[in-house]
Amino acid sequence: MTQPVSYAREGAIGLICIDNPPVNATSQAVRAGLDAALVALAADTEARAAVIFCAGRTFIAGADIREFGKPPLAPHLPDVIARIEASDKPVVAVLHGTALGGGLEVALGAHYRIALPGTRLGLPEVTLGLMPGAGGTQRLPRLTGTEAAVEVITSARQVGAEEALRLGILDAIGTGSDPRAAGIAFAQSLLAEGKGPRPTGGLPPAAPLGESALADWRKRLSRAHPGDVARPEALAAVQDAATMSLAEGLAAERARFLRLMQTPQRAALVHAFLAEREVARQPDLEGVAPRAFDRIGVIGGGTMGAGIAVACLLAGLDVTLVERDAEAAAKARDSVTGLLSGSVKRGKLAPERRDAILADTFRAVDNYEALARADLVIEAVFEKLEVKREVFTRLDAVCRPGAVLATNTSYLDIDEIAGFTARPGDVVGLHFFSPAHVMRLLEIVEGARTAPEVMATAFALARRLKKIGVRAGVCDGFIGNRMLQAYRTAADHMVLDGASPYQVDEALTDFGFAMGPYQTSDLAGLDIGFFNRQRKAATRDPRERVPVFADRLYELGRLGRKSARGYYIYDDATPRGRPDPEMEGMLASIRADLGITPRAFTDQEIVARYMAAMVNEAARIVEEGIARRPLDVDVTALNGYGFPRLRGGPMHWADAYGLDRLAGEIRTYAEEDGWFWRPAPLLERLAREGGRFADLNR
Ligand code: HSC
Ligand code: NAD
Repeated sequence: MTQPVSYAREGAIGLICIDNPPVNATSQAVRAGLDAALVALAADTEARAAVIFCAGRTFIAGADIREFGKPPLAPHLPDVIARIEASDKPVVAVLHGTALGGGLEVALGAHYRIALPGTRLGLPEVTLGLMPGAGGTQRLPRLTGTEAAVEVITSARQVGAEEALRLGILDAIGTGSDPRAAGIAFAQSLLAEGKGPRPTGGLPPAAPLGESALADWRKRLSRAHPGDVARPEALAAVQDAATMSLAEGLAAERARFLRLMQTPQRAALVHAFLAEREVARQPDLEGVAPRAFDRIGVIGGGTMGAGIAVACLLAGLDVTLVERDAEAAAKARDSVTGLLSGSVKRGKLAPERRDAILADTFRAVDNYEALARADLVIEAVFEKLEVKREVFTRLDAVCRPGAVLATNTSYLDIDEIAGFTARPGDVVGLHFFSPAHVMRLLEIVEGARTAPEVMATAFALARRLKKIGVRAGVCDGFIGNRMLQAYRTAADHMVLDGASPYQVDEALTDFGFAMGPYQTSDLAGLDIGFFNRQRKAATRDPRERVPVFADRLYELGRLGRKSARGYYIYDDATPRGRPDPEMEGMLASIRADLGITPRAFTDQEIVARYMAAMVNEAARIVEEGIARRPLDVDVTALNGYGFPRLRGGPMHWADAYGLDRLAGEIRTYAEEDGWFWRPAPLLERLAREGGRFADLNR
């Protein structure tokens, strides 16, 4: 392999080039290469200034995440950066692409920084459960002041080049698209002006935050990121920069960084980051060319159809939406317009772009013939097999050969739907989540006969929509909803047995879920669960316990938020819901009717049972090949079901909890309900053998 760092010289300018695809991460070889290049620079008597720049799509995007959790190898990045800063020849860093984490820290160690237009800078370490560990918390505030440094580091946001210039992080924005040339020009101008080294660490420290500002930050961070340990640590480190010498501050930063490196949160967040990229890796689809998908058809303009149309429009695709009749088409157009205007209001879309989309690339119609030229059609009509049959029969008749025909069904059998056409190889499930233009998850459901090019096309569409595509197999609920049904059922059993829905929600949101199961029901509408139970009533096993209370609420017309009352009461005073004082009475009478003597549950038991049900079902999902690897389950739960990111996903959580312990608890639960609690064979086997789900990700 060629060396990832090279040293060369042009005239009086030493050129240090890093070339370590894909993102020039500072792996051990890069650190060693930088060290060697700095030695060469010092020894090169002809060089009077130096430029550090990167080949490829970006400046250094950070430390090498794949080295985390392994013993750190010398040279360490802070030491390499100290060597850059100590150079007696002025060093210029030229940024392009995304200069992030350890990459920006390298640049902060240089004496001058310029960026090509469009560069984005940031210190996103907190998203990985870390904080900047190579001087970022000490050098950034010396340039920007303490408050701005705290904001940049704890928000993890990417700062644009112009803003970075204003904040004092950059000295200039270069021109053109060649970092090497821009660097040489800037370094020559330094020499011409007689400017020498200007170490950031030698600048006077910024003023510290006052007591009340510091307390405000602590409060703000804990409210926005409950349970997160990295951000408070980063805040304290930036404050150190204002109260300690550089050497002390750097030592304290290193200690804090190493402490965070050992936390379960760091392991979980890095797992999530890598898993979200790994899901796209499908060895059997490598080299399979996706079909073109410029012209999209959407059938149905309800909640999902409108959201899917907007997701496609925002990605620059052409969309034809087909509704049942002209009136419904007009309504769908209004919904799409409303969603686009929402994007305008949130600053995500220029008003002119919205108008252009509505004029040129979107139309809502009531005739299927409009789909004759569509490349890919996504159906989002009512969740009834008969309606799906009607739609797919029509699509089969009007769509051109080779068009991809997708269904957004939540539960129905995709193979059966494919069978409504004479082209089952072209049919695939594209399971979006509500709101479809916001949620990042897209389950790509592979039918028994789905063609590889169709799968490749679905993954390409996910990428184009900036969504995370997860491959799933056909079963009731695919990966996500199947798991959801299991843990929802565990929650319902606890409510039947004596827990209050409010306690269940609180225990689970304290654990870190975005919402508890009953808050989620209220949001989605209690009709959904009711119809689902109806759908399955005919095949229900007599041993299955029915959540009678949920049916009762439905029958009372308490559908959740949309009827202002479900498990919670929603009114002007409490728009986000408050417990209903009548709930306990209703539950007590149902329990009495069923002959149940209620008992108390601790929050810990609520979480334990909920998680056990989730992981147990997930183990079956993996074992049956519905999910290809445990990490596909984790990515699904994290991006579609509000699973706490700090815990990495259900499978990652289970490995940390201990599979043996979990399997033992399930066996205990099975003593009271052997129908629901049947330990998954895969979980039993891993528990017995001391294995982990993570082993199956490789
Ligand atoms: C850090 O820097 C810690 C330092 O402060 C201190 C360290 C020193 C402490 C020492 C103490 C003794 N590493 O996302 P994409 C791969 S923490 C390795 O699909 P995009 C990625 O896995 C780090 N690999 O592309 C994928 O690989 P695949 C702070 C990395 O264009 C490929 O690159 N930095 C990697 O959508 C493409 O990635 C961050 O948190 C890394 N750092 O986005 C930045 N980064 O093709 C994390 C990416 O094999 N990265 N890869 O699947 C990102 O945010 C995005 O990847 C980019 C590109 C915006 C860079
Ligand atoms: P919805 O009731 O809001 O919308 C369905 C739309 O389809 C209606 O506007 C209706 O007029 C239209 N429609 C019905 N028959 C049609 C036909 N023959 N031709 C053209 N249009 C027709 O339903 P929804 O919530 O958007 O769900 C749609 C699908 O998406 C279902 O399969 C559902 O299971 C699935 N889904 C829903 C969600 C969710 O959270 N709502 C999430 C994922 C998947």
